[in-house]
Amino acid sequence: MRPRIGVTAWHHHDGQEQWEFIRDNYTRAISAAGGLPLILPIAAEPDLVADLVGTLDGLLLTGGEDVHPSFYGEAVQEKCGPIDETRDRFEIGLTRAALARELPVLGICRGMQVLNVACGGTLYQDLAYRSETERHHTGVKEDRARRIHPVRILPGTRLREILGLEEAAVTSTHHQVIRRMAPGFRPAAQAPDGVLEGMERAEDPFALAVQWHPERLAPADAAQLSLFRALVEAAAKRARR
Ligand SMILES: [Mn+2]
Repeated sequence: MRPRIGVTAWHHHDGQEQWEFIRDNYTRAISAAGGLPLILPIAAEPDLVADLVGTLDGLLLTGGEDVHPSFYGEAVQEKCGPIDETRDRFEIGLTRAALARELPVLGICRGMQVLNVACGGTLYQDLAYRSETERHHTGVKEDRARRIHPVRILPGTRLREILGLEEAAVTSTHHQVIRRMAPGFRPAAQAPDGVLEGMERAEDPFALAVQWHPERLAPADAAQLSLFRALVEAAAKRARR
């Protein structure tokens, strides 16, 4: 049996009914890496969170809206983007439950921000609130797979070991960034303007996140696919315990 990787979903309301959905490049990347992707419902009930985590070997936190600033002790500022508090509450609970059960977690874009907030870190609600930022992180709407800026992969990190690269050109479609990194994590990648583009826990369980979108690059870029392989391999190890 392939390791079972939970993949978080988005809400969409069409005016009549609410949907749960996700772009298929996430689930395809998990399949290509040898995992079994399982799209998760946005379950508001805490007992469902525990049961869901109990069925998984690993967790992929996907991109999406901004995390409500109340989850890191702030009021909403002017430049904060769209928020889905139900999804936030679910994903923060899910992340904490997964890590408590020592499941490996990979966070992507919003997923990195969710992981950071779930573990006690904070965010800048918009790049404009971080004075040193060059505004080249929000990307191009028509071509979300475009490589927008380079990142330096820091030496001595898991991320460097996984990617096998000192530098990579990456996508960038985010307008929020990590402010204070959660305790227990270390920086793993940085943009030229110092924006944190990757973070990881030094210790097990595997908890690693990137601010870019490896799922958009993985079909044509083996190094980016290896991020999903690392998650699936860690999940396989967890499943054997
Ligand atoms: Mn960026």
